[in-house]
Amino acid sequence: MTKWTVDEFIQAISSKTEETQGKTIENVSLNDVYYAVSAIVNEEINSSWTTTNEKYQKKKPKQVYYLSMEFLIGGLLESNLLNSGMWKVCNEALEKLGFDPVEIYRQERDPGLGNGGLGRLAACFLDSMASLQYPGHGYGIRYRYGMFEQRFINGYQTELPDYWLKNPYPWERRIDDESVQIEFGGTVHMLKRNDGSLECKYENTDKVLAVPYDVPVVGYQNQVVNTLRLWSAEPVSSIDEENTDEYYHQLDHNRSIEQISGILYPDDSSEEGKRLRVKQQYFLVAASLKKIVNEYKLNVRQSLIHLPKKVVIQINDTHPSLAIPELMRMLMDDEGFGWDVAWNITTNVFAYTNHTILSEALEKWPIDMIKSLLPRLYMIIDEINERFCQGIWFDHHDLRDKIPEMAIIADNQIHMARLAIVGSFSVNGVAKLHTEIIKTQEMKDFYKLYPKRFNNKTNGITHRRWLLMANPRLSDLITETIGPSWIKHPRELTHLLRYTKDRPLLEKLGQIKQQNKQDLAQHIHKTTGIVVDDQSIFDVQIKRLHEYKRQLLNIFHVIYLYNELKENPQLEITPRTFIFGAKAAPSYYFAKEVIKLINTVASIVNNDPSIKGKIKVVFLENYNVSLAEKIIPAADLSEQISTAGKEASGTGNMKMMMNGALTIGTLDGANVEIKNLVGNPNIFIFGLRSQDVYNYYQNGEYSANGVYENDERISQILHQLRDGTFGQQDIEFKDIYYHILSTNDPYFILEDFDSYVETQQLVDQAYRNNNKWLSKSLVNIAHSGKFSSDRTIQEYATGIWRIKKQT
Ligand code: 26V
Repeated sequence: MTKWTVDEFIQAISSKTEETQGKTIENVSLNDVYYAVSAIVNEEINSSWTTTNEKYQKKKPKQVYYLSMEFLIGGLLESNLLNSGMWKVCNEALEKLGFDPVEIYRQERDPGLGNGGLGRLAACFLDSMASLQYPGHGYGIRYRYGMFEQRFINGYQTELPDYWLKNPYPWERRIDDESVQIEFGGTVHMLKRNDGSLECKYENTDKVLAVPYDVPVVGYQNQVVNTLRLWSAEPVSSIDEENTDEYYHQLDHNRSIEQISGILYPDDSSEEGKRLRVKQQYFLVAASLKKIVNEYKLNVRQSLIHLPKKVVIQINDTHPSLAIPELMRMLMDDEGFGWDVAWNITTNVFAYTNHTILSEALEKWPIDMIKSLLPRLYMIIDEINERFCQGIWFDHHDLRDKIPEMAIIADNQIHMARLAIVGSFSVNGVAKLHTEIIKTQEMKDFYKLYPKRFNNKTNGITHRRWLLMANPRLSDLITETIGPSWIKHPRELTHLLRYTKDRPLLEKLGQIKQQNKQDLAQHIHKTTGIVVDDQSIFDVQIKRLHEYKRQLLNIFHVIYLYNELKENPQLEITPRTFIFGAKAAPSYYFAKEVIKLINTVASIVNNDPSIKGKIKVVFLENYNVSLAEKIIPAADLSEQISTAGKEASGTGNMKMMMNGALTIGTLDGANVEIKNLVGNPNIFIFGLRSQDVYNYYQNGEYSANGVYENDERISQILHQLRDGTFGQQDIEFKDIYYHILSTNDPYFILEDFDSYVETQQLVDQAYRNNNKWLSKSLVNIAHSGKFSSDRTIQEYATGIWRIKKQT
């Protein structure tokens, strides 16, 4: 890639705007500049993209394909500038031209092609694979509508469609001649060939064209550009406008085809929704496998028996697990292999990552749905199940009575996690505790059967986006202090540990946090009108809204503090700003009630002069990757308060730690590993342990009513949900009240309340000693290198994928 000077870059921007918009630089809009800079970056990237592809074709290394229904990639202009080495030059050039770079980068709309942690993890992994020079690519769906845009109306969440493609997306490249055809439905016939073998014929299938749009994945200053391939569903043939009889039928049919890549699922509660969701999954899987197998045939030119030597496919949760029977189908029906050979190839290609043990999130599909949508795949799944169950019956007598709980097909449903485990050579959890829970509780029978298959790969985040790019002030300070080598080797952040008592450095660290908080305070003021005290503790909980994540516990603590301040206005507390960001699934009633409650508490607390602004509550609308990039550098306190055992890993915890926030959290997910690194003095741990939670579920000894009756603070808060404090008496939040008590508080909010409040008091105290707080903050930054996704990808590459860096 070229080395640019600032003047050359200025020149390039003006020629680009003239060339593409026909406007001189004096007359351009911010959007024009956005497109101009994107075009310059694209030209830079393109040659490396071609060379990378040529290199892979020539050297034919083993490649990894990351199959995922979600890629939450965030803005690409700034990160592509950073990774291709032009970021600083571009910033200076823009400033010299009189533009605020931030304003230019803001022109880009986040492609919201994911729900939360799982999709963002996939994006971090792509960044790390390219940056570490691994031949690895993402395969996903180009949804025309991504994650909904969230607006608050009267405190309630409303959802607006996210038509992110309204303006051209400069980073994608449509590749028509690599389109493939996918077939749904129809009937299957088995014919006997002359040699006695069976041939499978499909009739009357519905055909769909999968058109690839490729997005470059730029490695960090290393000339590597890998590919994220997103499939779009289109009709195979265009409508015959002459044929009026058929016209409307065809139009309808084509619309239903386009729906396959129409919208990202924020949940899958309805029957119709489920059907479409399965179509999406098969669409992704079938298109990707066609491409992968074609490429193998074209480049490797060997029997597919050797496929596992050249190809490994990571399936991101069970969503793409239909890939297992689909590859079996291709190997048997298209390539003529027998079952055993096909099974041997398949089970050496796939590796499965589990991201949740919540039973309601484990995918199961009704048999009839799969039979009608994918008749041939159903036959294959049935055969996999049959052989699997027989294998246990004959070879594992100790597990015989477990067959009903392990069978892939049971209770008229196909259990996708079981299919994924049986069809993969590796099954991994995403944090140590999560993997232990999988092995010893949730999937213990499978662990008994396949002990070697299970392994842990603790999640990570790309420090390039989440520190280098999102927090330039802090990354400059780090580089000034320990030199630049941490950027390539983030573990070297531990060199900062030498400075935990260095006053001048801590002071600078404090100033940077202060500046970041001022920036966020300004943003809050601009977008919500709320004035917050930038000297207060910025206490942040940003993640999807879910009962197990316990935003409710957080807001109960706010209500408790408010009650205390009303009781005693002189009460000395460290001022705090509680910042929330969260989307609730549109059909998740309880989660939406919690949003309304937080917004209601906010409007009461923020407008009550008697508490003198000691606490403020801010719920920022439409939490997404770009908003996260604004909030995280300004966080003092990171709320990671899920019910122990429920959060598989969490990754926001890592992002905030890396930006110097201290964690208040339960011993759940990756919090456990954060605690083990930073040590007890540098983190605030509270609440039940996962074993306690497990025991309560087993012995049934927990009584929410008991806690409610014995803790006055809790009974006051719960009564306030009904007595009109937060709206019309007995109407607004009575459902929350009843829900908690009638379900016996399954997420132990009431049980953990006392310990949470007590620990929050320790936070309050600790924040008063500024120097000590900053020292703890530095310890957190220093240990965060372990959570770079470079480490995670390194572990996948050597422990699962067996792929080599292409240097
Ligand atoms: C999905 C659903 C679907 C419907 C009902 C409720 C529900 C609850 C949770 C989920 C999550 C599915 C998988 C997922 O996104 N897991 C997240 O993966 C992250 C990356 O590994 C990890 O950090 C998070 O802890 C984990 O929740």
